[in-house]
Amino acid sequence: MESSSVSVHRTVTSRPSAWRALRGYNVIWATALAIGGYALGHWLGSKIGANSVAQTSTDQDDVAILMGLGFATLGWIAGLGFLSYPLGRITGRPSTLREREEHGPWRYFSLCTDHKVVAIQYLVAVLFFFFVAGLNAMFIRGELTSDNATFIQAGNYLTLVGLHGTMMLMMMSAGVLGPLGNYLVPIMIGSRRMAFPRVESLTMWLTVLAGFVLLSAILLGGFPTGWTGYAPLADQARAGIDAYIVSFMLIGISLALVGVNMIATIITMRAPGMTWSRLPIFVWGMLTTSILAVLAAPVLAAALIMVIFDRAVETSFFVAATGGSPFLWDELFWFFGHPEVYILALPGFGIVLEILPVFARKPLWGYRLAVAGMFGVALLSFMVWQHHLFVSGINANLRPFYMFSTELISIPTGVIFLNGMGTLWRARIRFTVPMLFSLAFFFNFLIGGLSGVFLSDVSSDVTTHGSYFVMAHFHYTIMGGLVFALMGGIYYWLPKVTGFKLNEKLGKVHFWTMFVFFNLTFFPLFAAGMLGMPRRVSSYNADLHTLNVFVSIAAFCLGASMLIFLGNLVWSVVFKRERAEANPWQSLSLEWQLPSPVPVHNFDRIPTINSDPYGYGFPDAPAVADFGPRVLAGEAGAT
Ligand code: HEM
Ligand SMILES: [Cu+2]
Repeated sequence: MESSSVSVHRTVTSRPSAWRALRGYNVIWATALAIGGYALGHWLGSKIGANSVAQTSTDQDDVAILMGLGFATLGWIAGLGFLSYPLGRITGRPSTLREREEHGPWRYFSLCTDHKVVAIQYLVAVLFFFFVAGLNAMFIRGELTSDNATFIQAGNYLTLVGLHGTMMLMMMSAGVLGPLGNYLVPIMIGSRRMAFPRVESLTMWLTVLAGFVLLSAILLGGFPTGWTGYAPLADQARAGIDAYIVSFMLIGISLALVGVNMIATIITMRAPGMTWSRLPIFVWGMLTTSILAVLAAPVLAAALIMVIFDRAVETSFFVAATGGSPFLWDELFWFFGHPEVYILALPGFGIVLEILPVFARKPLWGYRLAVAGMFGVALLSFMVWQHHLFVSGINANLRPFYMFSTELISIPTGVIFLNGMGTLWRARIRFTVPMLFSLAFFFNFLIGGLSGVFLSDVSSDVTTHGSYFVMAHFHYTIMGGLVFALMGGIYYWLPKVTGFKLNEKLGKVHFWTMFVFFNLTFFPLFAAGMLGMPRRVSSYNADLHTLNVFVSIAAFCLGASMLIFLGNLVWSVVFKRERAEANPWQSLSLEWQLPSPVPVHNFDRIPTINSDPYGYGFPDAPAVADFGPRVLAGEAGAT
């Protein structure tokens, strides 16, 4: 299972001096080379594109900007040192893991092959961009306190909505896979690392770059398409859309690689005795999400390359005037876009089903059904994408099929719901912060799911499509579902990751404010949608003014609840630093049998797995794993 190059007793080399660290590959070099790369690419592009029709017929340099962003990406990757390993192998140097970097603070600013460091980098990056996108949401709600455009012009409003939505979706696509998946999957399956540690680091650094590239759209004049990049808007848009295209492409590539890495790890790196039927449900969630990512994300990347060609070299995939079709974009985009919705939902299921048994002190009810439910969702998610096109002029005879297939998805999701309810049935529940978030997940996701039925039904979709009803629906699933689950996961696993307790009282204040104001923000928006309030415009019927002011106030309070979360993180991890026990929740799962924080090599010896980690309530259940003669912490596997 494990390559012998990862030795059991690592020698701790002395920390590199700050000067040595500065000279090595790191984010400072990456930034410098990215800026240099942009300048070089832009210069080359303006030479190449100087005589092209695309260039001479408009006032902007798409070739130059796209080449600039391309070269910036290369510079970023080179500056972080991702090229030195493959180049080294080509010139015959032996393969190594870069253990030198696994010490000292600099490892957080460079290519590091420790999966736990990459996970923490991911968490910080995702949270940072999540807050940026959240700030955009506050501006949107600020503008919507008036029924006419006030402090944001109509064009800028579109850019703001696009930045908010695209950033949220880009970051949340690997928002669980990246931080929690990379951290927990190797530990949960009894491995010392991910299958491809360098690829793992690459995916994280591509995500960071993508976030900044998307923000550069502001400097390039914004983009008018929202997160869906529809043709022909995207073809006609000004240069800001180039930033959208490149950043979303980086995310597509990164997401596909995360998926490949995750699948390879779960299939090939499991410890002895970790049979498929003992795999923690969270790992199943990561596996099914990864399958979706591998199949869907390349379609997005490919479709975006086609847009690049349309804009830069005069092809006409999506340009009707020269023989292309804007509908082709709709099809390709939603062939990615609908599975993307489940890339956002499945990790949430994985988290809450993992947390529920621990605080219900009962085995996970219907483990096999839950796995089947996850695969059912994954499979069906590729058969429904045209429900986004019901009113776009698709062949009317196709509608019943897509309506039916969409409604079928409620069966596997319903199964997963039953798993949750069955686990809670007659349980003596401990209402800890992670448990509260998990319970809220079911409440919110239920509202999201039920409102989805109205959108999958063609006749009601005709009125609700493009309105705030859709807006409320998908915020209930993504924010009420995924983000609540992610918060639960953070409160649950952060003591393991950092070794420090999170303040429970502040956690509860965070939970209740977030839960109450989330619902006060988004529930009224179903009504706003029914009353005809359209998406993506800043002016609306004056009748809806009071409703919108109410929603905006709730949204500001929701934003403030995020500051409580941030405050808790900083207070608990930076200032208070109260040591967490190795297993504060008395969980049976493998990760909690290790010390907090987990040592670099995870396990002194690769454990042998004896059972699944859900044997709660059976006092004579066998230990979950055998850690060999040297037990790391606590009593391995005991309740
Ligand atoms: C404080 C929390 C949030 C608030 C107040 C909020 C508010 C909004 C509003 C008002 C819009 C629509 C603007 C319009 O169409 O005129 C919007 C769009 C959107 N939001 Fe949020 N949002 C929040 C959190 C999130 C989260 C957590 C996600 C996903 C992880 C998300 C994803 C999206 C997406 C994808 C769009 C669609 C953008 C588009 O139409 O292209 N939002 N949000
Ligand atoms: Cu869909």
